[in-house]
Amino acid sequence: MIWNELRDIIDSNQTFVISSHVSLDGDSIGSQLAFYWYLTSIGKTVHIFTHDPVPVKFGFLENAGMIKQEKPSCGFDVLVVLDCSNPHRLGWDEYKECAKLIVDIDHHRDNTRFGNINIIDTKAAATGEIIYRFFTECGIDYPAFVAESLYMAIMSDTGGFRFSNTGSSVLRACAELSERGAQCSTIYDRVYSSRSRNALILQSKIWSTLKYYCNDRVSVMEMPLSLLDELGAHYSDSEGMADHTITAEGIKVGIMAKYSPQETHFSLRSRGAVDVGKVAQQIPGGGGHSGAAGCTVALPYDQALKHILSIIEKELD
Ligand SMILES: [Mn+2]
Repeated sequence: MIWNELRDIIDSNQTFVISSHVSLDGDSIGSQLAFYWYLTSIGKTVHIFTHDPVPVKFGFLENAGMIKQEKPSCGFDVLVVLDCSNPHRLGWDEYKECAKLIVDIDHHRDNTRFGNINIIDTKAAATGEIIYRFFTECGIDYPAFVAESLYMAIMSDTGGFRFSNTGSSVLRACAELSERGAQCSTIYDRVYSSRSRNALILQSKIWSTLKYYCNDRVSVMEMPLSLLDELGAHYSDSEGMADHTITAEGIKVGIMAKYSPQETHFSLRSRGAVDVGKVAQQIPGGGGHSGAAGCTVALPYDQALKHILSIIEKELD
C-alpha cells in the first residue's frame, strides 16, 4: 500500500523540508501544517519553507509562524511537496539539490509526478483530504489544532462546501474533523468574514470592472496590480473575487484578471460547461482543475484578454 511506502521513507530519514506552491491558499497552508505536526510528533527535524508568506487571515492557525520564506539550503533528507502540481510552482529552482528524496502529495490532475514517491489523488477535493485519509487509515491520532488545519484545507478548496467537489466523503471527513475539535464557524469567519477595510474597498473597485463577453457567456473582472499600492491593499485581499465571476445566470466561464504592464494573470472559473483546466493548459505554465484554473500570459492586459477569450470561445462552441 502507498502509505507503507510513505511511512518507510519517513521512518528511515531524519531531516525534512515541507513546501507548497506560490501564493499560498488554505489547502496549501492547512496541509503543510498538518504534515509538519505529524513529522515533528514522531521526532523528526522539520522546516517549512515557502516562496510566499502566509496571508494574514490564515495566521491564527497553530504553527502558522513556522512557515518561513527562506530558500532551503542543501543537505536535507526529504523534501515534501504538498498541493503543488509541478516543481516550478514552488517558486525556487534549487529544489532538486536541497534533499535526497522528494515526496509529492497532491490532488491536481496536471501533477507532473516529479517526486520519488507520488501520492496523487485527483478525486480528492483537497490535498488536506489526502492527508486526512493518511492519518485515518494509518490510525494516527491527532490533536484539535491539526483537525482545524485539515478542516481549513478542505473548506478552502471546496469554496466553503459550495463547489462540485463537495461530496459525501468530504462531508464525512469534515464531520470527523469537527468531532476532533475543529471550530467550523470560527474558521469560516476567519477566512470569509474578516476582511480589512481596504480589502473591501479594493473589492468594490474590482466589482465595478465587471463586463460580459462572448454573447454574455463569459464574465470578466480585472485588477491592475498598481491598484494595491494606491489603496494600501494586499494581493491576498483580492482572493475569492474569481469565485464571484461565475455566479451570474447563463455565465459559462468567469475570469478574474490581475495584471502588470508586462503580463496578465487569469484565474478561470466554470460550473461544468467548459473545462477551464484545459483552457489554462493551452498557456505555457497554466493548469488546474476543470472548475478552477489559472495561467499567466506574458502580454499586456488588452492583448492577453483577447488571447484567452479566443481560446474560451473555441471551447464554448
Ligand atoms: Mn489544493
